[in-house]
Amino acid sequence: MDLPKEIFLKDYKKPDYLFDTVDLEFQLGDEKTMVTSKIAVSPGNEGNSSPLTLHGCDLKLLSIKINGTELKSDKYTVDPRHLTILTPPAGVFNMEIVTEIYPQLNTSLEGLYRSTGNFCTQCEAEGFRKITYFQDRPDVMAKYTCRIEGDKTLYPVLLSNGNLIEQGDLEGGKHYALWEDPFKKPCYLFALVAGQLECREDSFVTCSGRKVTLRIWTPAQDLPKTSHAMYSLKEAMKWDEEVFGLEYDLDLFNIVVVPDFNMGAMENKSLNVFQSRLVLASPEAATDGDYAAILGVIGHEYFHNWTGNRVTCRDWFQLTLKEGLTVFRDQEFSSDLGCRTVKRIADVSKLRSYQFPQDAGPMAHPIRPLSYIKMDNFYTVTVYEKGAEVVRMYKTMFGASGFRKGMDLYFQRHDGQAVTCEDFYAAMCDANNAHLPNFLQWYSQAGTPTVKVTSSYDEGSQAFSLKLSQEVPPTPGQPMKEPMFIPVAVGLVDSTGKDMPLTSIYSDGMVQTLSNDGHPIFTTVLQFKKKEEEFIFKNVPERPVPSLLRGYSAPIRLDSDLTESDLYFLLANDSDEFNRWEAGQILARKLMFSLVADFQQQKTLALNTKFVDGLRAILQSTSLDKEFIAKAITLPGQGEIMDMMSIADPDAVHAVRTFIKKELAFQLKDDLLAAVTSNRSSEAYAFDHDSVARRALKNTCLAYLASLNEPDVTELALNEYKSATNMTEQFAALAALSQNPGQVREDALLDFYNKWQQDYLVVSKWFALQATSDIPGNVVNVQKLLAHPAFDMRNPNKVYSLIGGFCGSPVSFHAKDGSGYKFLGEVVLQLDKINPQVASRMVSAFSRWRRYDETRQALAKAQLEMIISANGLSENVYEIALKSLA
Ligand code: 0A1
Ligand code: ZN
Repeated sequence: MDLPKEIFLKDYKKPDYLFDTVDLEFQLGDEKTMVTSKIAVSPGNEGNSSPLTLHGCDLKLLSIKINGTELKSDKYTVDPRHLTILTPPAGVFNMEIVTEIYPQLNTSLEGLYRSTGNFCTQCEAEGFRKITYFQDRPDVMAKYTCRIEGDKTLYPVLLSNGNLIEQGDLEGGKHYALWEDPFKKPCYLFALVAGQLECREDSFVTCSGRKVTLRIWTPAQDLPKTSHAMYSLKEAMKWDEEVFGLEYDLDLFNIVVVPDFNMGAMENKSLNVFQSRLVLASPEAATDGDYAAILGVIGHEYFHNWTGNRVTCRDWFQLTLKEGLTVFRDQEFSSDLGCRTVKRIADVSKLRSYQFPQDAGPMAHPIRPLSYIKMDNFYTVTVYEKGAEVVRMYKTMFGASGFRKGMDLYFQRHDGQAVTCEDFYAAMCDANNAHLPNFLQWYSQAGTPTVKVTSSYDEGSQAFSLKLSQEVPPTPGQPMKEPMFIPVAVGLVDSTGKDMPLTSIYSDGMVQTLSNDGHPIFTTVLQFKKKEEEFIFKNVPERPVPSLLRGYSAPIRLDSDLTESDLYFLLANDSDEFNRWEAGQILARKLMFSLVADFQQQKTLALNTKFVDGLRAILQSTSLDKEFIAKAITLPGQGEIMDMMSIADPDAVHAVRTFIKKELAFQLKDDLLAAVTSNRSSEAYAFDHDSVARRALKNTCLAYLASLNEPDVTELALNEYKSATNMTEQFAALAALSQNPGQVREDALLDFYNKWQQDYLVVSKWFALQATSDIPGNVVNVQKLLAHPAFDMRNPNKVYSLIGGFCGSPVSFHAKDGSGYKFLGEVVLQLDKINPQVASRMVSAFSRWRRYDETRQALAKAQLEMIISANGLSENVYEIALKSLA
């Protein structure tokens, strides 16, 4: 392969040419598809006469015309990645390019490809160049039409962006459709779908009274499973109007479901494409988790219509501009429709389990990366989830109404433009007459900051002081860091467990009076923006317990001097529910670390009674939300703990977590049993918060009980499995049963497969459950499953379930004999030939190899070296392997 080229943000230059209109014509065929692209070109800057370079990949060029005249071959050059028109005419001109492509051979699922016979496109980030030669970059925005021609029987449905303006029959059993999108867009938002699909149709009347037709397209047999997705879409449309005043801007909105898709879904203008898992649901076959994911992702893609499509990114480095903001919006949407605290806990757990490790490893990058080899590799938890936390900090600083003002100004200034993260920052600050010193560092510095807090109380002066210091760790290419602006939300809890009113605070040589229009306030946001700062609360009548970083107000690691008894006190009393959960997690982490040390020194493990009592109190609470209880009694994940160790020890962490689980189950058995029996379903399945919360609590308790591996609990889990009337409970019972190796496990897994073998989404869950299992020797099982007739390496969802699931399970993947690493190494090379994007996501599992002991390091490194030296490796996998080895 050519030496892959690294692209840098600092090298950004405006495009030399603008494309005003793009008229595309597709002649779809089984063997080949012909694409004609007619573009109205104008110079990007006055007097421009530079060559016009277009991107292209895997294309067969048939012809080029400029202003109607065929271009002679000495007037252009073609290489495997570009087509360059050497001397384009001055001023405005028309260009027509005809290419031939072979979608049926395209297994990369990027560009135009086939999924179960239907045609489908995926153009973000740089897939449009696999359809035709183009300036494939987001700051080239044009108005598009798209004419699709194809066999009427094979492809009865022909869809593209915008409005259908013409359709009709043609000779030879063919038909055509002509679509026009009135909004300017970058080519990554272009979409085409053609094939045998049926739709569920509904409508939504917007706030200005326009009726929008909504259609969800799937193969006919799946139509009944689209009702929750349709509900989610209508809720999202309503929410965006109510919360942000954002109305949908066309009369038609289409969603298409495809089984083969690299990512979750894609926000193409008015023609969103989704992988099946994120649309199709029925109570029998989908879990509460699936229902929640559908709500969130349908919302996410819909919200992109404004944050991403109407206002887009100037270049791919700005990806977080649309993704961080849109994740933040979907998080808020799900919070408003469900339970805010529980959603916040789930989002923060995800950040800690996946983003923190990335930010501390060789792939660490700022939310706005400084360079990339393959942009596909930067659709990361950092750009998405940490990016959403950065957006959340604006809301924390400016409040809901200030945030809304900032959003309004952002759209007022930038509708129809391709812009940068600075533009968003400027809109937020200008709308609020504010300046946030050092805030922009969040866009350019990688690494999770650690904030140390020490507190002291002076009875004489009734002053309570918090001294804060921050440390941003070095990351690849960034050895030195600057201080960042960190909003720290704080409340002070008195000895009775109540929040103290906060009256005034002293910092930076100034006293600030705290009140909210004459009302007392109980939480204040400290603006911590230097390496070290002290904040002194005045008029504090007794020593309080500070509740720090309420609601997780910044994406940092907090290292406070709170004592264990302070934490137990907060667990029982904090008015900020997030921090109640957090106090429990900090206690659990401390406990796990001390037991890991005991395990490593071969000491007997023992659980302290205070911890058991703390969890018992939570479990017995009748006032707390049941889903909150489920979260509060769940231990931090193994990955989260390993990430915090100087040398990650998967065996010790696994042994300790298993020990605590079992011990808790043993000591809390009666309460757990009571929670299972009193939270059984009595009514038909409903996806409302109370029902979800009840099932969450029941399932969490069942999992604890099953860890005991005693006959009575096995019997209980079997009964729950057999009597379940929905997938949430059926699958949780299966998971409970499959914790312990043996015949019961084998029988249950086989029974489940036999029941569900016709439903590929359920079969994917079945793969994932086995892949993530901790049972001894699981590498061999997973290897066998690769050969299972239901497994298909070309389907990303199955790969993510089986191989991705396996890599996420510390015990088997990190098996000390290296068998897990060897398995992944082989699979990555196989996958890379089929689908580089998917292969590169899998190879990322190796990236943290330096975190382990020497034996594991050597074994993992050997696999990375084997991969990087393989012939014909994709740039995607190359970049991850290279950076991991650096
Ligand atoms: N923009 C989509 C996700 C997406 C990104 C890249 C893709 O191909 C490389 C596909 C989809 C979203 O945020 O939902
Ligand atoms: Zn997105």
